[in-house]
Amino acid sequence: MNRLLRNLLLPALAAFSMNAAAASADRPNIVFIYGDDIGYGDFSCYGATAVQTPNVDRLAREGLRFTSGYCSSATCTPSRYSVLTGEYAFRKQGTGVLPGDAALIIEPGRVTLPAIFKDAGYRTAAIGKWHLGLGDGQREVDWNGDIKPGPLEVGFDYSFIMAATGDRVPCVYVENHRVVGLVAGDPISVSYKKSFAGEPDGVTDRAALRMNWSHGHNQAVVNGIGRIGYMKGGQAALWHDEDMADVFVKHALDFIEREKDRPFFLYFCTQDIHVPRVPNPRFVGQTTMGARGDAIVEFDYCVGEILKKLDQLKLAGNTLVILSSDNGPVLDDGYVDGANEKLGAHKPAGPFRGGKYSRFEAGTRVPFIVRWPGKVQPGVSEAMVGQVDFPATFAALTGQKPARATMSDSVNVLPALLGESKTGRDHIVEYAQEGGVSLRAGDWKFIPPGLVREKLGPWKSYQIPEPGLLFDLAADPGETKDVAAENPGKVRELAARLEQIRNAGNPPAEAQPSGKKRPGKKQQ
Ligand code: NG6
Ligand code: CA
Repeated sequence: MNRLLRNLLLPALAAFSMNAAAASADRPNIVFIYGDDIGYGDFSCYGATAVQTPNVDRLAREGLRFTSGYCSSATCTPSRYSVLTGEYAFRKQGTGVLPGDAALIIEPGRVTLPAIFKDAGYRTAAIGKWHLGLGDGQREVDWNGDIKPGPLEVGFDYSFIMAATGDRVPCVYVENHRVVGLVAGDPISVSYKKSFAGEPDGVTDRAALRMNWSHGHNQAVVNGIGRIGYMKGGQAALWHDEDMADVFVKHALDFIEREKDRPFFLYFCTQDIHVPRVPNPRFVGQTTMGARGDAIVEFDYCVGEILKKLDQLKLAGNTLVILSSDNGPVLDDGYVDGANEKLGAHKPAGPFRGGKYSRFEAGTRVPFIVRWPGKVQPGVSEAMVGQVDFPATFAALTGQKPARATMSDSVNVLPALLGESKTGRDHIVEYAQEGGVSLRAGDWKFIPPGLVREKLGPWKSYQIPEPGLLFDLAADPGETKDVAAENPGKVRELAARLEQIRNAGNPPAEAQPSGKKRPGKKQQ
């Protein structure tokens, strides 16, 4: 074979054989099921009794349930940014909760979680909520033309998404580069600045809404629900809120079916249980908690459908499933849907303080379950693991060493994820747009001065004074007793460490070796 032929043919053949090979022990399929606003206490396997989640519980029973699993932020966009890039979102301007017409915040060409999988020969798909922006920011997105860059430009082979959130326009699905179901003669216009003449809005048409708003959500009215932002046109393309779970699940199942013979990575992001909570009628009334509880049941159904499909195709043994949430729980997040009134004794945040938007634990400590039959011993793990660790961890799983420059906060926690080690990270930064960062290091939790949010909506925000709050999570997981005054040295140490992480970046770290002794509680 001459050199030219060899140079051309061999890589092509290698790529072909890699792609054609089915999932294997070093390249299992990966399904990441990413819930929205689901709290630590919202599943029955995490202690809920007012709602039953048999499918999530099955995952937990057959897998490893983490008690210190973290998203990286107390809201959606920054958490998702970290999952896909391996970088803490507080490092980058413009990663806060995005409007539906925002530009893509991940630079095409950057090392991303899906790109890592792609390099290992996986087929990759993003299905469901995106909320990381679309378009290049140079010009406004044309919702009637090609919408890019987006998921396909940052490592996904296929995408079927909503641009932002269920409560933000445009209320349409985008498949790859195109809005689905758009018909000629009814183009879509979107604006977050001005309303469109003649269109209903949530203020003047409030009485006609089928779900009243409590704050915000009073601009465009789509399907009788007030939204954030204005839109016009695209009538045939509008989603139906009560069908969204089924639509996303169907596309997820189709993707699994299509790719069953080669390794795949499915990034499956449900719209549940974010507002507006509009579960399908068949789930309405399944709990006594109203729409929020019923949306949890709908989420659990989606999980069940995916597990069933893996079983049917005999892929379960070759598939690592991870389930988690993008931030902690919230009750009234802008609509009058009974979430507060019907809560009863249910504790969405479990034993933790705060919730969505908060630097207290419940903002970022979320359900976190890993199942890989035959590889991950079922049980409960106290290892500290973060979603920001996915890029480094899955690079390790697939035998790769991608350039670390832009994923500097991602730690390889593979041994912890597989249950081979009892310890994962030794610290994690928790972040809320309001107030900024806090730090958990071992069992210590330090919240520097600044704003912090309390409660699950309506909230109470207040200033934490100097020198900040310190909690001993081992003795006090609910962050009820500030021990900063008794431990001034610890406060100084953690403040300095946080400052160093903040300023210098977080040097790549490996997870702690298994069995490492935890730091003594009162050491300073
Ligand atoms: C807030 C919205 C809230 C929710 C949140 C983003 C108002 C008053 N509140 O601004 O309803 O959409 O943004 O949630 O508009 S997240 O889970 O996507 O981060
Ligand atoms: Ca969220």
